[in-house]
Amino acid sequence: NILITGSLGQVGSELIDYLLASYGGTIYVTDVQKEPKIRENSRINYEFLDVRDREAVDNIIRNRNIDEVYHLASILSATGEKDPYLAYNVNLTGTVNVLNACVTRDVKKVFIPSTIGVYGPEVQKENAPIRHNSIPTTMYGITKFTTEMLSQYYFNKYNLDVRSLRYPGLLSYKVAPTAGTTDYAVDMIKHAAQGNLYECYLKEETKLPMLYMPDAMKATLRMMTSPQESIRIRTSYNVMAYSFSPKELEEEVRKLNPDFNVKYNPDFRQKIADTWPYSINTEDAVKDWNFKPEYDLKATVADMFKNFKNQSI
Ligand code: VAH
Repeated sequence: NILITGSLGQVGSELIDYLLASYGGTIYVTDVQKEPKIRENSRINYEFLDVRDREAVDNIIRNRNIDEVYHLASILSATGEKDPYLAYNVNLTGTVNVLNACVTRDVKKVFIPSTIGVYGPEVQKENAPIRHNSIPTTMYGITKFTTEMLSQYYFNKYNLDVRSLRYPGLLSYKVAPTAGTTDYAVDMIKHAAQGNLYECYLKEETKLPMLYMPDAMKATLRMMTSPQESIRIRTSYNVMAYSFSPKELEEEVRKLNPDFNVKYNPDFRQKIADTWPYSINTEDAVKDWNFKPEYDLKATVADMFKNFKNQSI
């Protein structure tokens, strides 16, 4: 059986469908809401799980015979700067609880996403290499940087098959991201599809790496189903499809809504974005498990715009 933590977030809500389609067993989806709306499916079971609770994590993995874990529960960059202590506890204590329980209960495979937030301000901005010495300066980055080291540690010490992708900003229209720094991109496309004005909290020239959700999900499953020996990197693989600034995105969406306008009003998230690279080197993912995103920026924006427009009808 599969366990997903943080399953109600932007990634979890979409991953459930991809796993249902590719996997025959039961999926235990967990999060910290008491009674969320989860669609009916005999192979999906929802349970409350706060990953900071070591005993609860161990119990669910043992009692539900879990053999694969997708550990998505995490506090993202913007929320992490508002409440660094919470980010530390969820992202690090929570992750160690999951890793320990996986070793004790003989879990076969674990996925723990990482992020471009693991880079710090000293990084080479274009095509940032997978191995780097640029220490992150946000609490989110610090916890994820440490998580990458913990993943590698549990693999080396306990032979636990932990795998990871460094997600860039993920673009999607199903569940809105609300806690990160790259979220403006989703919001801008949504506003363009449903109105004529958007107020952007990043400066117009702030370039960041991005990826469309279907490509992120396919990459995740492709890496997770690759043979053990092809996964040479146990910290985390870089993945991204394209890189753009808010201004470049604005120009792309204006092709679909010529009346659309953006007002730039940077807030505290600008400081976070300034520490991240513009683009990251993905050649290891290509070489080791054939990473191949299909959507370019134009196709992504067209698909999201259409779906956001339908949502407003
Ligand atoms: C954030 N979307 O903005 C996340 C991410 C690319 C960074 O991990 O916090």
